[in-house]
Amino acid sequence: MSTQSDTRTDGAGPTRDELREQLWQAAIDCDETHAVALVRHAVGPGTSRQVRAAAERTLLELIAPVQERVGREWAANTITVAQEHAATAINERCVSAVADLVASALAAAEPLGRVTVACVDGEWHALPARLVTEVLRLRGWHVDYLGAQVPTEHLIAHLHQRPADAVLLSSSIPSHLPTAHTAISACQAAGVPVVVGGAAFGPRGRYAEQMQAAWAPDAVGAHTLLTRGLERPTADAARLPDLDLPHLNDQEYTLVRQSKRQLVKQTLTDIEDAYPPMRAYTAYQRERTAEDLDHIVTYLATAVYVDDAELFTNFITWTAGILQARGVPPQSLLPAVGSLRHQLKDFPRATHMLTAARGALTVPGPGQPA
Ligand code: B12
Repeated sequence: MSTQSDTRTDGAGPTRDELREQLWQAAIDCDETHAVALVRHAVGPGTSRQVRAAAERTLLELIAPVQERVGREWAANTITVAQEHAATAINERCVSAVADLVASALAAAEPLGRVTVACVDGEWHALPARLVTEVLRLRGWHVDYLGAQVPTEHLIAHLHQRPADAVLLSSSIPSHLPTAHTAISACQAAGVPVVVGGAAFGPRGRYAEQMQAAWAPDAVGAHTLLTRGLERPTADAARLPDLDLPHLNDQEYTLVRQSKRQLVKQTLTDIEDAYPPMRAYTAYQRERTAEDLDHIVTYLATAVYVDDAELFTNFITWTAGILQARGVPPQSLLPAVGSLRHQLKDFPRATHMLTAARGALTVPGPGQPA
């Protein structure tokens, strides 16, 4: 597959970069008709093989980068939440248009095997899993696509009804890692190999390895793993999380998770004392602040679960970036981090993570005195 960004898709038409820009504009302008016309043009005519190759490029080199840009522009506060939703809906429609274009080319072929693709419970980011699904179909796999937030027990019931060579689990948000771990071991206990993917699993899938799952960076990587063949787990694959993650025996994860409500409540009180203007917050502002604190404690608990301070620091610096783009200084997070550190002083791993996050927030910006 060509990765040249300026490759022309036909003799005289727009370059791939130009097409990407046009698809971005159509998505942001809520122009679904134009967006679909663009992807149809990108796939173009040809033999069955050429159409499949062009369809894969359209999914991975046109639609996926536009969707990633949606995320970047939302984070930078240059598009609204409504535009982000509309653009995502249009990109989903574009993926369906590509699938429709190749449907007849795929119908006749004998599948390489059967796989199930699903998002872990709680995970709303279905588009990445959908992209993986369509690429695997293009490459000859029969795929049962179960979509967003699939409860683990229903995933397992599905596997009993419709046996699969593998389950492909997708997760974009690291806070779903404990749930993903449960789903991985449940699928393996049912005798089905698991391949995971998506941003939640960290750089080069570092958390997948901890959880004894195969990992691939994308659909093409998953195809390679599936083609090589995955070992079927035996019945003794059933296990409790602490077998993979022995640090869980210190109970810090369970205790932080269980006391989340109390931690959020106390942190709200503490930051109100540290920042008196908060006392004048409306009910709506207080609710949003409580929600942000809930996310902070959830990510802290997740970092404790996988025993990785970097996961929490990344989340805090990401939150700081989101706030900064909206005119709120990143240092406004410091009182919350301080309050949690005080409340969790008897938990060494959580304390270490909060200290590291505080360090990341107090790093002077470029040109600022140290
Ligand atoms: C669209 C979107 C949404 C939509 C999802 C709709 C849908 N139908 O998918 C909605 C509005 C629902 C949403 C909600 C939220 N979102 Co959102 N969302 C995005 C966005 C913009 C795009 C996701 C996407 O499709 N990416 C494009 C694909 C192509 O990239 P990808 O995910 O990396 O997938 C590729 C590979 O990772 C891999 N892959 C993926 N899965 C798998 C699985 C297997 C088995 C394999 C092998 C490979 C593989 O292949 C894919 C294709 O190449 C991202 C930003 C981004 N850059 O991704 C944010 C993003 C993921 N969201 C984010 C957040 C914070 C949220 C919310 C918490 C917001 C909120 N406060 O409510 C909620 C969480 C909801 C939940 N419980 O899951 C953050 C996460 C940050 C973090 N540190 O965790 C991001 C990164 C935005 C940002 N720029 O900061 N979101």
